[in-house]
Amino acid sequence: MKTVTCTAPVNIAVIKYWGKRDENLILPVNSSLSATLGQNELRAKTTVAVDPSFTEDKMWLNDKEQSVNTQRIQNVFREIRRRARKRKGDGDKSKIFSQKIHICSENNFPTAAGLASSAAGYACLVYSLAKLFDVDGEISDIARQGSGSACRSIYGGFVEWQMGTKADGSDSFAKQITPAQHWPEMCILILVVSDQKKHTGSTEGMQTSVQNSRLLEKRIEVVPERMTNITKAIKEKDFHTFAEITMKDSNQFHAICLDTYPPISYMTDVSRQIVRFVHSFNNHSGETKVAYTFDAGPNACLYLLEKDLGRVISLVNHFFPAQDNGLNLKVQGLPVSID
Ligand code: 2P0
Repeated sequence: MKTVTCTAPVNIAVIKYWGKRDENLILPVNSSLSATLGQNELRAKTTVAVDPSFTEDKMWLNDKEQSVNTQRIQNVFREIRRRARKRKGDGDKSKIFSQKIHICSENNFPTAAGLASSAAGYACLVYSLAKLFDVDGEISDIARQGSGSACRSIYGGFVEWQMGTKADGSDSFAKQITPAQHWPEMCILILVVSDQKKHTGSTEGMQTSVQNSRLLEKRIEVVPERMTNITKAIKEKDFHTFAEITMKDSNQFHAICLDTYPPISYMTDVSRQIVRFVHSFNNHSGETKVAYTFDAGPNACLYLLEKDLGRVISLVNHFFPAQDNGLNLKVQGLPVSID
């Protein structure tokens, strides 16, 4: 038996991916940008194995067996096996690419609570399979076919997913903008408002937005300039510009969700209280020290510099005391660490 075990962290987008132009290949309508957390933070851990005695492909997620007969898993298997065959050639005695695969994966955080579990999961699966089958070169395009945002978790630091324009998706992959070491003071604080499964999954939600949100059409025109400006801000460590673009993009994404018919609302009253808290903290500080961003769920991800972490955590604990209101608000310090 040959086995490989890897871990892959979640990523938190500052320019959101929302909408596909190709559902099967998972090609987006706009480019997006995120930071990948450190390896010891929220992450998926996956073991993959091949053995000539295996009779079928099988997968277990958090100790429960899952079907591998989904289009996404099948697309990933097909692409990995195709590249392994191409690399090794049909003369390879082990014919490893024709052996059945067993997968065992676990997350150290709630699955499907809007905490990018599919991103970490597919990035980890594809990375592990690539190691198992000795596939090298670009693999983020394979992870993309598992779940769009997964392509960004293949790399550490700040990562861009270039939407690409080709119909076959060959130019739609992730690229590292800066490694984590470039801006080591940057931290991400995740405020867990709820770890319940979200009511509208991202895949379904973005499909409806593409079908009927007029705002989404407008967004597509706005994103390229934002991508350019935030990339420059990251390279120059310009926190103010970075934070402003991050918050505006999160707000626009949730405005699109509300503009979708029927509307999708991921943010809750507590999420909105956190938005107000951040703006008033920045106003009182006389400068932008914290940026919020919300994904497809109510949990807040705050970007801030390490020097402000202690003060922000104590204020969050003061204003959102978990034991009093039963809102299950937890605080974690999550420095983006070196990959
Ligand atoms: C993002 N999200 O950029 C955005 C922000 C949610 C809100 O990427 O259908 O789970 O598997 O490609 O990757 C969630 O989308 O969707 C997502 P699929 P995915 O992080």
